[in-house]
Amino acid sequence: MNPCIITCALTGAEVTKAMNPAVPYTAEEIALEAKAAYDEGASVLHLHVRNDDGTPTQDRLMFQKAIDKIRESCPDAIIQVSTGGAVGMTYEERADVLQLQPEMATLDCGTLNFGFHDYFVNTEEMIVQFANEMNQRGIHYELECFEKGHIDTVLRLAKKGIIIPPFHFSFVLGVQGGMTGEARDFHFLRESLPEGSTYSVAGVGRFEFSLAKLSIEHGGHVRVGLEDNLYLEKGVLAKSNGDLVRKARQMIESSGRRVATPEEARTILTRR
Ligand code: KMH
Ligand code: ZN
Repeated sequence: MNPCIITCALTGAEVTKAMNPAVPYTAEEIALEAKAAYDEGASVLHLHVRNDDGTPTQDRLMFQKAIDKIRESCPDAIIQVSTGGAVGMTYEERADVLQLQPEMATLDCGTLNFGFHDYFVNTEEMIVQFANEMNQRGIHYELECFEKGHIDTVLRLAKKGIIIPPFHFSFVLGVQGGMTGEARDFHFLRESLPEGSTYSVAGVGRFEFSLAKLSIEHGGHVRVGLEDNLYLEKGVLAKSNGDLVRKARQMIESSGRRVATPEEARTILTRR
């Protein structure tokens, strides 16, 4: 079977040190977590950045600082910056980081409720703007889909030549307000993808490892990390992103697949 890419979502925008002290905020903390994840087999690092007090920011200079630090110990990792940022941010704030010419960035493919009182806005107009900007800059996108309608949006925009191959999807499942991460959800999404696509799963909370298992079994890729899930197992907080990546790696290896190196991940993700 094909090698399995592990993406690690190091910090996100919503989780805090109060929930798990391992959640990194500063560039130095993020870089240490990146190294722990990389050493355990993560080849893609999904990156958000924070102000020192932990509040989320999309400030390009804060991204640059974190990227420079990460590069010191993870020279060949694929750094995938978030253009999702945090709920409430404008298109302009979220897109600022693209000026750094990252190798890869997320492209969020639809709007949804996000928790009890928030909503994560991605109008079709914004999706088109993000896609155009990334196409012009030659930035690879990860197509983040929180439910089936988001895949349909990608397919419609692909027909118009706005979203272009290679299509690498990420099913982000288990967000309160989005699609759940049951096996039937996974199969429905996987079967809805166009020929030649690759996909990864990001299960939020209790869905992290059950979805990872399904994806590993079906030739997909996996995302784990403190952004999505704070626990190594029920009631046991992860001590670092490295703990979560190690668990994913062990699952991959015991399935008979192996973990993709950064070079292999690049080949898989950029193949048209
Ligand atoms: N923080 C979420 C509102 C992404 O990284 O592109 C959006 C998010 C998606 O995390
Ligand atoms: Zn994210």
